[in-house]
Amino acid sequence: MKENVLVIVKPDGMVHGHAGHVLTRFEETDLKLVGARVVRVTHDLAETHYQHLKDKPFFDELIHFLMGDLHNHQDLVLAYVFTGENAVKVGRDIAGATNPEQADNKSIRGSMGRVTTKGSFENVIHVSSDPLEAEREIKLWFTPEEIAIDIFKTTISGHRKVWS
Ligand code: DAT
Ligand code: MG
Repeated sequence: MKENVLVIVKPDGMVHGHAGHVLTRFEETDLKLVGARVVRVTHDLAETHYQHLKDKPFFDELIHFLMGDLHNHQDLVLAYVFTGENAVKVGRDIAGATNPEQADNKSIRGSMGRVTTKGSFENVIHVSSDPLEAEREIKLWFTPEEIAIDIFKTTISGHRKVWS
């Protein structure tokens, strides 16, 4: 099934210079790049992005990690959207398991990620977990104008296109 997926090169991936490699790995698939932007991660954006983990003990640290507070205040991340057959599964296979120590050695997380001595996962990239979550996330990180093709319904508000 044709799907969309949001990928984010997280602050650890950015400071270690992995953004280009991550993009290359996705370009080697049949997925199509339809949007990309460098985003400054605010507290609000990080909290809304990870809202499903609000009750986890590692939530606060996760928010600060995504804001770059653990990586030299690298609060700029690369976010992009790929579209194509089984985009979520294809993307999550490239990423590898959530815990870098359990991820396949050849995956992005298995080869470039690490678990800190405090036990937090520095796992280089975010990849949406399912198509519905991908839609929510893409609409959070991108405006309709920033996606090159119409992947979701939009409406006009004033002079601007907005997600329906
Ligand atoms: P994924 O990023 O593989 O979709 P997730 O959505 O369950 O995983 O969690 C989001 C992020 O939270 C994950 O990339 C790293 C962090 N995380 C998840 N489980 C964790 C755990 N048990 N300990 C520390 N960090 C964790
Ligand atoms: Mg997830």
